[in-house]
This record gives sequence, structure tokens and C-alpha cells, in this order.
Amino acid sequence: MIIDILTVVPEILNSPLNYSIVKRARENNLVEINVINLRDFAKGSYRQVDDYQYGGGAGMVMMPEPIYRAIETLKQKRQGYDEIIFTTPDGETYNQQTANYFSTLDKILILCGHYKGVDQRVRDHLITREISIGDYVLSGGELAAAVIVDSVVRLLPGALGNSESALTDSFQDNLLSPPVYTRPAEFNGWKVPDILLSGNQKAIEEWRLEQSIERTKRIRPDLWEKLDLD
Ligand code: 6GU
Repeated sequence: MIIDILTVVPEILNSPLNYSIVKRARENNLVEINVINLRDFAKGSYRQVDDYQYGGGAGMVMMPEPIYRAIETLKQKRQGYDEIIFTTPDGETYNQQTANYFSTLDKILILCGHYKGVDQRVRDHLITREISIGDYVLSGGELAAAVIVDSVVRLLPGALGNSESALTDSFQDNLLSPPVYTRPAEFNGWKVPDILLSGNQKAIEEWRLEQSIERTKRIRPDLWEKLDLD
């Protein structure tokens, strides 16, 4: 898989994409991730990428020309993308389903939103998916892009070891994960539930499912209701 990320702040993306599972996936060539500076496609000595908005109002808007030039150049180089994603708080809310879908693709481009947003013509003509990572506002789309890349890369075949299986992640079945414990069996007088020490695998799986259901109902009633309808 190839993931290209277009941004005015490439520095933000370096560290989150160079550790742990994503780092290992890159080293094993499961994914190629390229962070591209949008300013490299801007003209003039100022390399301007944003401007005041028509109609007035606070905040700068990302200009269409540098984005168009960048996306067209990259499209040619890659012979097209499966999706061109724009990270923006007014996009559709990201979830595990969308992560699963993105992980099946060969080539994606992520344009990170910044300033007040991007010129609507970019969104109308160049972007295929607009993604928000939740109902709160970030200073830019870079951290959202890092979230998307991390959640996608860990799903690529071979990215996780056996001990990290994605199938048991929270959300993969719309249930939150059950609690987990490690040694010691008693710490500070706080005990690991007896059932987990029982050796009865069938009873343990039943207990884990009960715990998942209880947690989901209590913490995420919205997820639980969705599950009930399906
Ligand atoms: Cl994708 N971008 C920004 N700037 N803020 C966000 C977001 C994205 N998702 C949630 N908040």
C-alpha cells in the first residue's frame, strides 16, 4: 500500500509515523508512507498557500492552485489513487468500518486541512472522501491524518504479531474490549478475577463476552443500540 500525505506542516507527521507498529510495517515494506510539503508546489518567493476568503470573515483559506498542482503531479506519478481523502472537522465521522475499507486499498492520498479550510472547488473536484475524527476541533488535519494512517496500517496483513491480533480489538465487533490482567495475581491486595486463573477456557470466553457487553452498555450506549438493530 502507498499512502501519500500532503500538508503544510510535514514536521507534525514525522514522529507519530515512525514508531511501533507503523515503523515496523514501513521497514517490512507493507506500506510506503510519503509526507509531502504542499509549499513545494506553491509559486513566488513567498510560496503562498493560503489567502483571505471572499465575502469576508476571519481565517485564511487554502488556495486551490498549489493543491491542484500537487495532486495532479502526484496522481500522474502514482497513475491515480483509489481515494483522495481530505481531513476536516466537517467531514463524515471516521470509524473502524472506514479504517477497514481504507486498508483494502492500494494507493491513497490524504490532504491535511489547515487554516479556515480549503477552497470549496478543491473539495468539489479533487477530493473523494472528507473525514473528521470526532466532534471537536483540532488546529490542523495532520493529527487526524496520523490517526487514519495508524488505524489503517495496523490492519495490513503482517503488520501485527499474533499477540496483537486486530480481530480482538474494541470496535471490530462493535463491542468494547473486556478488561485484561497480567501478573502478579494479587497486587496491593487487588486481585485478578478468579475466573481468569481457573483454566476453564469456555467459562473465560463467556466471562469476557459478558464484560464486553456490560462495558459497552454502560460506556457506549450508542454502540449498543446500533448492535441491537443490526
Ligand atoms: Cl480531520 N481536522 C481538524 N482540524 N479538526 C478535527 C478533525 C479534522 N477531526 C476532528 N476535529
